[in-house]
Amino acid sequence: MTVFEGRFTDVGALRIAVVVARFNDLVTSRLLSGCLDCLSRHGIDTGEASGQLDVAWVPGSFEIPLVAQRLATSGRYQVVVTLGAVIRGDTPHFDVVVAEVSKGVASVARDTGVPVIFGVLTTDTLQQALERAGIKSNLGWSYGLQALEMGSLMAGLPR
Ligand code: INI
Repeated sequence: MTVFEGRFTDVGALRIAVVVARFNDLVTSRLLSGCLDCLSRHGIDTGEASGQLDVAWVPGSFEIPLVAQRLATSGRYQVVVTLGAVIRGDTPHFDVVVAEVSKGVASVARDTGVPVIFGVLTTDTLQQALERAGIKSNLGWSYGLQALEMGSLMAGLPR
């Protein structure tokens, strides 16, 4: 029996792309900080000159799947992390954006075979989003861990 598991350390030359939305950047920039902190503490070079990690900013969460797809098909990255914050307002826009980004991210992963971490917060209020982006915990950190786990797991699975 073979047990396949991802790793959180010794991930070697894993190359990671992060797509982050500017909309609600009070929240998303904190998610990004948490994610980069996690990756750097687990041995990923997150410096400006890094060849191991790239960050792409998009206007809003709706645009995340398109850019994630481009990065995933580039052949350069073993895992893509997506970061966004969709906060419910008084209009149906929330539901449209959430539906598109969630389905889009899942499709990119399945269509390309590159794992794409779904780090888009969907909350009723800004307060709830901030609580998940550093005030209480920072889910950006968890998304970083999930990227390491999925990137190394996929690299070890049979082709
Ligand atoms: N984008 C978000 O990332 N979060 C939101 O809460 C949001 N709301 O509520 O409108 C949002 N809208 C912008 C959208 O993602 C696109 O950038 C825009 O429609 C242009 O295509």
